[in-house]
Amino acid sequence: MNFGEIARKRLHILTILAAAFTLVFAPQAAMAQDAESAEAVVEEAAAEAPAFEHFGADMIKGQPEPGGLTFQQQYSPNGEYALWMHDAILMPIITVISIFVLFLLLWVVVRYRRGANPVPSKTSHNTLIEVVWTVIPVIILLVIAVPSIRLLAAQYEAPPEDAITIKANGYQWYWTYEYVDNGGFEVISNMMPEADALAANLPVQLAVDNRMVVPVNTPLRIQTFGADVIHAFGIPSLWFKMDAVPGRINEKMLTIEEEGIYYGQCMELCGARHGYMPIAIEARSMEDYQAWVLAQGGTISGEEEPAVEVEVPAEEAAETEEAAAEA
Ligand SMILES: [Cu+2]
Repeated sequence: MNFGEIARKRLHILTILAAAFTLVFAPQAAMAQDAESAEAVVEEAAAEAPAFEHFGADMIKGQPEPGGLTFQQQYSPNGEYALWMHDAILMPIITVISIFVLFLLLWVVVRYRRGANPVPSKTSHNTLIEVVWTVIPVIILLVIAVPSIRLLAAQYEAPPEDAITIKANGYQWYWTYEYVDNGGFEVISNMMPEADALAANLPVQLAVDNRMVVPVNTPLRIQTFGADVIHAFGIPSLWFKMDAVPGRINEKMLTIEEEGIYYGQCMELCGARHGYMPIAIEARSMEDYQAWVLAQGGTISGEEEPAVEVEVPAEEAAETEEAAAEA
């Protein structure tokens, strides 16, 4: 065996080793690179998409209070008007009439009792009193009718064309929210288990796993639908209640005036777990709402494609272009 032969054989082994090394490690290295660049792309996309964080317990605005007697504080234009009508018109009129009638009763009982008035009057007509007790109630009814009809009309007002449509579907026994104008994605909303709600300092049996997120100060076209039986979509602090009926879509406008969390419940007896299908609405700024929509995989109205696109790295794009040019 001469020196040249040994060198050839050894070099041959070296070549095989080198080839083996390349075969074993090179693809992994390439994959690692790919993975790194893919990760970088995802991170970039995440950084570009505005971050969204849900409100905590400090932002709860509409919820029942222990011992609460009257309406909840209102956060929609109709709700504020209705609450004003209740507090400024109905309650004072009811109170004055009740006290007046009670006074008349007591006066008759005391002044015209047999002991004090042994010979009763035989009077059967008094024109003045008859006119008064007809005209005054008519005036009272007119005073009530004006704001009442105004409120009724406001509650039937159709949403403007650019209102954001959200469809609330009642199921036995949970809600789903379909974002019709934002790519049609659907949010399934179940009651939060008691332990989770307590841990998050949220109201038990009102808190949900996925809230219905909506933009604040924007007209919403809320549609309700019953998937199985009749449910009702009701949120007391927003003056909103509408039946969710199988086979038909009900529609009503809602505008929420402040950011916050508003709780409601199913308000139609719908079966065994009727009391366990709460509603939680989270009203956010338009910016936050859009960030949430994108995080859900939805689209912003007016745009055809998802706003978050995974960009192709510049190098790869160049390579693809070169390949195309060569072909
Ligand atoms: Cu229900």
